[in-house]
Amino acid sequence: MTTFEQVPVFQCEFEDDRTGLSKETIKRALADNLFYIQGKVPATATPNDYYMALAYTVRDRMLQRWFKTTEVYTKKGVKVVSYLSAEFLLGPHLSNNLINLGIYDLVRQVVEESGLDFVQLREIEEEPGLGNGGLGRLAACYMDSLSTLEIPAIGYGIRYEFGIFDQEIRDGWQVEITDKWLHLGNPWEIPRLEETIEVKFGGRTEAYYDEKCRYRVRWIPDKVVKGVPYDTPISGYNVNTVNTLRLWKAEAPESFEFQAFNVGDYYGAVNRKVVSENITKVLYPNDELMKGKELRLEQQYFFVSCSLQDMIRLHLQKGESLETFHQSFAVQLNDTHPSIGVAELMRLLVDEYEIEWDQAWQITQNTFGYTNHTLLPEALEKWTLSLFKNLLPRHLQIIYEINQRFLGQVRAKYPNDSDRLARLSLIDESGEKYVRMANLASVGSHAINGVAALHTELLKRDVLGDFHELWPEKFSNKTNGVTPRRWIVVSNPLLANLITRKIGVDWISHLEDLKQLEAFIEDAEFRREWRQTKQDIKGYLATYIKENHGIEVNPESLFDVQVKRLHEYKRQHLNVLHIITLYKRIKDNPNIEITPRTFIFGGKAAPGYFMAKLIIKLINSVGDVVNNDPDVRDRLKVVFLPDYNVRFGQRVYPAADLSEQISTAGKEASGTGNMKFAMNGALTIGTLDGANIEIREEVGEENFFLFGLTTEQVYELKSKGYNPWDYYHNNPQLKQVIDLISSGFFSHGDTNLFRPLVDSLLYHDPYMLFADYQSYIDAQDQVNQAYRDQEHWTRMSILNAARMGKFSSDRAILEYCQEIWNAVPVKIELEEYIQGRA
Ligand code: F55
Repeated sequence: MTTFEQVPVFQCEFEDDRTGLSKETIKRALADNLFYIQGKVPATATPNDYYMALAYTVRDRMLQRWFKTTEVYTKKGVKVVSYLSAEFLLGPHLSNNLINLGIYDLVRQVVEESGLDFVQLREIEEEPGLGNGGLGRLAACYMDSLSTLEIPAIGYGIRYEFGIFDQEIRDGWQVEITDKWLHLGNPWEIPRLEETIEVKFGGRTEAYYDEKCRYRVRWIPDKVVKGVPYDTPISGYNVNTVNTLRLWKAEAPESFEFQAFNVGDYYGAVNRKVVSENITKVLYPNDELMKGKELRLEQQYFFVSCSLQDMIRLHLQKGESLETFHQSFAVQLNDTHPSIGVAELMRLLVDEYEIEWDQAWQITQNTFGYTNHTLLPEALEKWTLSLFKNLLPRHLQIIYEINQRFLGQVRAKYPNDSDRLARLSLIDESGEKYVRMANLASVGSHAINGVAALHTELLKRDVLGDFHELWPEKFSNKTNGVTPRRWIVVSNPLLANLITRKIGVDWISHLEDLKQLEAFIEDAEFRREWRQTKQDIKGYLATYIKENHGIEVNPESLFDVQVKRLHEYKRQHLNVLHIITLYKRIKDNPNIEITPRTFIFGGKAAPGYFMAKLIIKLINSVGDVVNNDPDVRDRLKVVFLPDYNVRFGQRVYPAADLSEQISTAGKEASGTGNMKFAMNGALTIGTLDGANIEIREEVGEENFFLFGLTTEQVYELKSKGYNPWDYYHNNPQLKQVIDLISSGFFSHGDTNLFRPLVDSLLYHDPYMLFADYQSYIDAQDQVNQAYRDQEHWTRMSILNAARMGKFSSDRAILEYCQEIWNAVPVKIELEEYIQGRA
């Protein structure tokens, strides 16, 4: 193995056109990339060709830094954070990289001076939708912060050929369309074919005694798949650090094809190839629901095995022995999706590198940290033993061994407590037998964390209560955060400029600095500018909605926004009950004074989630009636914007006046949209759930519209017997609203369409909409009152943004570094000749 020291230094000045940041150089680079990479001249170039040339021009400017970053990490032997996630919901790269490199305005100018439309080119980029929602987007924010904080890090995941589906709305219903994000090529990634890794599946195990008469096990798989790494550079803001996101693509190994071909089984060979490559074809579109699909476990094992083998290779390259693996890598499990990594690292250490079990176990526990993102029982991952055994026979044995030793410890500490043993066991034996992945992750990690204060408390009390009793010191809270680069600077340049004019630019990497805005709260001119900025942005959104969806919305009205995945616990239908309540008020009294509102919804439903899809239909059906009723006189508008994604998030958060964060208390682990809204000056109407609680603490209770039961009250009411029927009968307003839906008023007289939804509410209401209904309506009435006093509203809006410093992902990542990963920043200095061009 060659090390860097042995390789002759390739001393050359790099081509100016590939690194330089002057206007002239970038202009030349654009033309150069158009010709030499896209193979086009202006006469034949399409807008996509120009976009590609532009993207390559930007990527070229990251390559020096990227290479230097990797080189420094290797040479210095620093500890690297390895973020394992089945999802990275990155969103478009172009603007983000331009901002982080500090060349947004310059490049925009160059593009425009070349006679091109910068915005048009920017919009051509297909966003990599390699995630479902909050969990995947969190991973992307964390990658941004890791680079910005100059922390050595690598993100490992799956290069899905088809990401989260595109959503269309037809006749009010969601229709799923394949997301072909790679169809025109991806200029941001570089395949590293030479670093391909092999992953085994299936087959059987065999015991044997090695030459030293030690008992060993070998795994004889029946399938081998190649993992090809595709690397994407992740730039930090205003620093030279460019970390790597390494996503694995599955391919069939050639040797397998040839074997089959030789015996004449051509079809079988091709079929095996197709089956292997299926592993990374498509992202499973379910969030918060565990479905025991074999291919999903294959995906998880595939990317985790590739990643751990890759880390071991890098570690051994440093000349270190595996005993110190945990000093080279801190591996974070983003939920249980990569938790098979615990068994895989044990297998690699024990079976392949012949390390003794106890030592291997030490290394493994010291290596992993586990982040939990949900308390919902239906979302907890578990796999039947039969499925597990077929796919990963050796891992099942290893899990049994881990379990036996672990339960031995538990028995010693809590003798004669078989119930506790049954709850802690890695195997659920209450009915059909399952492997419990949260238990595997908890046992195999030295640190376990929740994603908001309340969530961590509930985790410690309920879902992982027994583990907390056993190892309280393993648990900690790491409240989520989001990156202000993408969620303010890229998405809301008008606000970013206004803030910068007042307090300078440091807030972009030190979000706590936003506090300084409070000093201007009495400055009427500043308040006017703040209000005007929000107004302008609302105007842009209104134009966008008109041009793209043909719906006229009034930019003067209150923009009331709920964008997130569709789920009953998130209670988009509670929002609808409020809309119908307002509509009823108008119908009963057409001249009533009401605060004009535009209700904006966006979000995808899991394709198999009937109730969530019915809620989308309900929103659209109510919209059809309300938007077309002359009595309403445009005072209310309801729009469901299809295909909510990162790009649309960037448009909508800055334009919101009101952020709807209305989940049943105790159900939303954290939420991160809540943070993006408030940072952009929206006020929140919300329950005491997830990070809402901490947002309210920070912004002040007088600047937050609170409603609903607390988690304790939800439990209490449930345990003494919750009866939604009573609320329906005792609240005439609620009854009218529900009856209107049942009557077919919003469904052209069809009384069956929404029956499943109404019946679920009347007879079960698992998420307690009826219990929270009146409190929600009252809070919404306070919102209306508050919005009428624009001066006061503006003050609250400024205070919300000014007090959001805590919710930067930089703060969250610093906490992970200090309390879990033991990782420190490493400055990347560029050679003078490169720096000179920066
Ligand atoms: C995706 C796949 C599966 Cl199998 C299960 C869950 C998901 C998923 O997308 N979960 C998710 O987004 N969870 C969310 O994580 C956020 C980040 O921590 C939280 O803010 C949010 O509360 C939580 O629901």
